[in-house]
Amino acid sequence: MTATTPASTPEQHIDLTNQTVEPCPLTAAQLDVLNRQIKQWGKELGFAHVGVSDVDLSQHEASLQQWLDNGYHGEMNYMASHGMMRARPHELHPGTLRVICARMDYLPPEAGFASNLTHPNLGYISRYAGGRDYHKMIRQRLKKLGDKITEHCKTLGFDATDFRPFVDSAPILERPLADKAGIGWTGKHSLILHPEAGSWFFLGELLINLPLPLDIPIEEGCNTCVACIKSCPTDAIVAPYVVDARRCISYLTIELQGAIPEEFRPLIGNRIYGCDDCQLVCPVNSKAPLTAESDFHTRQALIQPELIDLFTWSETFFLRQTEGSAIRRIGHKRWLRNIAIALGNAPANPEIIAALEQRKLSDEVDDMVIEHIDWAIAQQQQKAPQETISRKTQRVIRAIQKGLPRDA
Ligand code: B12
Ligand code: SF4
Ligand code: SF4
Repeated sequence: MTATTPASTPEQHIDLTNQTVEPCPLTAAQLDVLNRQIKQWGKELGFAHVGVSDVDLSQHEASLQQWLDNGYHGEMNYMASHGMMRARPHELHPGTLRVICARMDYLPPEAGFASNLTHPNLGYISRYAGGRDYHKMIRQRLKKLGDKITEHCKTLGFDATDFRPFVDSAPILERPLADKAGIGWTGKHSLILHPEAGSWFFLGELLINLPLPLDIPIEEGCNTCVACIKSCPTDAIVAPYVVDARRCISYLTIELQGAIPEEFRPLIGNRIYGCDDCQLVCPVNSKAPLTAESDFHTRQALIQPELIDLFTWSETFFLRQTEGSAIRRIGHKRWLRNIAIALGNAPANPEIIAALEQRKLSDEVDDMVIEHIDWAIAQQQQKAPQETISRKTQRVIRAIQKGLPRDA
């Protein structure tokens, strides 16, 4: 899908970052061959797509600053703490001339999106999180890619290759980089998506000091569609390409440490870890490939799990079940907080009230969890017996059944 620009010769190489960098002795032809090799090695390492971008994200600095000024990062202070380094990979890792961007698909087989959302007594876990935590795995593979490049360059007489792998947690704007590297276009939900691959993938980057040929961004393909904006349960996509994280269920259930604001609780439904709705209604995802990594397959205990069962997990059991998974990071208390909300949103049921009351008596809850349990009990008590899922979610379910029949 992507084309590449010809490599500049070392003499011609224009450094947009005003860095003093060692001149790279590799010729344009050698860099071209290396570029093709990198794509091949990337595939062998399990990356579905690898592209190369430069380090110039200056056009994104103003919108990043605006996002932070609006407070859209909420409690994610790390988003504000690195200044504009997020948009300046060469400041994060001096000497960087290119960013090798990689995509790894995570959509598990038998995703069961619609059947999960249809049953409000089941917990919905975002499909990126049902298997092994991706951070370490992708970083290790990127490191291997960097080692291969280093070895290759050594055979050409250049032994000053310098690289650094990043996945997610680094202060770097991964999506604009992936956009520039031709991995996909920026959707109105702000995620990167590709016409053949959809958006069910992680991104990772290798910052490197080689003037590799650049890939060309692919054409934007959202056109007049606004399905993601209209379907977001909490109206978190406040404008095309802009997500107010404070409203996003992913932030509320994963990043937020304390109480979840009451206004959002009924809208969260049965989503107990993350949210996929903006991707579920996206027509581009109809062709998305399944993951090639068995590590990303959903663990048995997390396939269509009953909320009441999950709510009884002790801290020890929770830690055992979530070993090596991203879910472990939120800890047992926030796990209980999220499930309490989903139980409050479930159809009226005396068994649920009993489970909530029982949990309050355990020594594993603190004031924050108890407040959520009390909210859930009140919701249960004031609900008509057949009240269930919101109209918006019903629309999402219909969209999944129609647009993603394999994953419904
Ligand atoms: C903070 C964060 C979040 C926050 C905030 C999300 C957000 N939209 O910013 C929360 C917790 C809400 C979140 C949620 C999710 N996240 Co997240 N998250 C990140 C993280 C760490 C930083 C993102 C960031 O810098 N945001 C700040 C904003 C300002 O930057 P930005 O959205 O990239 O914005 C740029 C563009 O929108 C662009 N822009 C602005 N206007 C315009 C206009 C046009 C026309 C264009 C083309 C561009 C454009 O300029 C902006 C820069 O200022 C990245 C990893 C990373 N280091 O990049 C992962 C990451 C973005 N998340 C990811 C995922 C998978 C998710 C979830 C799907 C998880 C889930 N299922 O629950 C959801 C999706 C929610 C959503 N619709 O975004 C993946 C995305 C992969 C992909 N295919 O794009 C990433 C890249 C992690 C990874 N390494 O794979 N996430
Ligand atoms: S992940 Fe869910 S809450 Fe967040 S923007 Fe997408 S649809 Fe909205
Ligand atoms: S749902 Fe529509 S607007 Fe949103 S990302 Fe997909 S194609 Fe673009």
